[in-house]
Amino acid sequence: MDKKFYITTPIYYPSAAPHLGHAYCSVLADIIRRSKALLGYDTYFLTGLDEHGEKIEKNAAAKGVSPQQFVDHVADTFLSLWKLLGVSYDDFIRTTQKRHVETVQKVFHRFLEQKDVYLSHYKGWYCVHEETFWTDTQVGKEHLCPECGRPVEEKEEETYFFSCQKHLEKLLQYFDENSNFITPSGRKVEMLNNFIKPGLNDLCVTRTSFDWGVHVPDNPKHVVYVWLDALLNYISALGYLQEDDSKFEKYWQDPNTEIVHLVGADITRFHTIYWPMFLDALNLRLPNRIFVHGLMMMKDGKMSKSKGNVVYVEPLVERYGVDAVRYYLASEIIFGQDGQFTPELFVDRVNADLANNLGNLLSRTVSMIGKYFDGVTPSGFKDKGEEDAALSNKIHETIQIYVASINDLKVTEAYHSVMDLLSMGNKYIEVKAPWALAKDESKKEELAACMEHLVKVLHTAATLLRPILITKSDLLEDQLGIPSSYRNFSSLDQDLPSFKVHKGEPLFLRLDAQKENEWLKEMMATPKEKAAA
Ligand code: ME8
Repeated sequence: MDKKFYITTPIYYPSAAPHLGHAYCSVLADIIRRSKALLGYDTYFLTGLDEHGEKIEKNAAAKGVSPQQFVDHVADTFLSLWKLLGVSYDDFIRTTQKRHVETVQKVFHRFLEQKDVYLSHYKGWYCVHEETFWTDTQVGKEHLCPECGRPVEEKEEETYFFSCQKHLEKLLQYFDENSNFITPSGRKVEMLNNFIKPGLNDLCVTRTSFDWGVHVPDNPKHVVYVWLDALLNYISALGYLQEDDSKFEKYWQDPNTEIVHLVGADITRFHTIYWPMFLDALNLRLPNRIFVHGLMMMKDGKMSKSKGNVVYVEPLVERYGVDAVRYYLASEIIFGQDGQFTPELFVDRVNADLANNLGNLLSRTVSMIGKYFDGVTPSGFKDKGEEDAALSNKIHETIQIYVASINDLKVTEAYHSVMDLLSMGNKYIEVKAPWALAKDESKKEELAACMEHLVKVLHTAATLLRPILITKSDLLEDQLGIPSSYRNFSSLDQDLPSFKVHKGEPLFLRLDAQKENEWLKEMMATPKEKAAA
């Protein structure tokens, strides 16, 4: 297979249990990966955990356990969440794994040899929570972290620095030549104006004031700065500088592989400025895209444990099912923009799109085929009139929009186009009034064509929605009697033969808005305490 696609999420800090914000990024990565696989790409999906650093060391000490015990425990909560949400990664990297540590040490040694890093002293303000140094101007008079608002600590340490100037020109050239490298493009302007134009300082890449990290082989009192350590996961997981580097050759080095890193806005700087510079120093190709997704906000701002407004995913999935939660994340929040979770929006989405638009169309179609055609889907009838032709065009157009949108990572647009197709299917029933056609023997063929068009709409929707509706797409196709050999993208170009429908349970139950809003509000007000360790 020629076309390859490598997608990653950030590796999260296992400093506390994951919440809906982390789930957002991983579910979207999973949906993109499944969508690309549907379109025929050979895909590889990496996620994992960023387990080193001062924050983890401090959190573990506070719990009276070793850092390794601490991260092992939290890692389990991430793994079970991804299982629950159907996040089907190919590899789960943990930066404490030997394979990763070895790659980081080899890279550091090479940087030293090449004089990309040099030893000096650092004096500045450090935010332990963000694991980031800031300048006097950035922390202001109050000495607060500009990212999270927490107090910063003044630190002076002997450290190694990564020399940025050498790589800057190439980076800017890459920005210019690859207009999609940073998406949405506003983020590129932000990086240029806020960080590059004011003058980029060399980056401090080791610490000596704590121990929980990868030790510099040539000077072991230093541990590698958590960001250099973390960013390297994207290639260490593929086997870079390891005995078996076949995945690295396939999914990184091969120019036919499209490489996409999904990141939140909070970590754009590291991914768009320093990561490309590290890669340049290693003489490796740069990723095709850094896609900056928006944040999942609550009414009172960013979801965070310290604000006590965290939505935990398990109770949501338990009550509404994994498909509804995945659908909400992909459709309500425009990919690339911030979005909100509110009980009202959640219930509306499930009812309007899944229960009504999709679910009703299915149950009406299956019932009518049962009633008018003894449960056998009509086949071989072409467009009979204007409405049929318009619906056939819409199917065709939806597939085209879907492919173009997925390839451009416009995930929300891709899935909204499927909902538009379903809306048109529902309107088509009203216009065609099959119940009237059924009363007129001379309209039998028109009625058959009508049912066939509806089956085609539903099969198209089930196929295109499959990356989101990981359980219900199959139930939908089961009700239409469509065998598994047709449950793929290439079947969308074919005429379908006849199948025997099976009336089943409603795909999505209509939610009682008042009752569910109350339940959700209560759940959010008293989130189940999920202490990290
Ligand atoms: O920054 N809405 O880890 P992290 C949407 N270890 N996405 C959210 C979110 C929210 N409310 N909260 C978190 C780190 N995220 C580093 C990354 S990568 C080499 C190292 C997502 O645990 C979002 O993708 O703080 C964000 O960028 C990421 O989690 C930060 O995770």
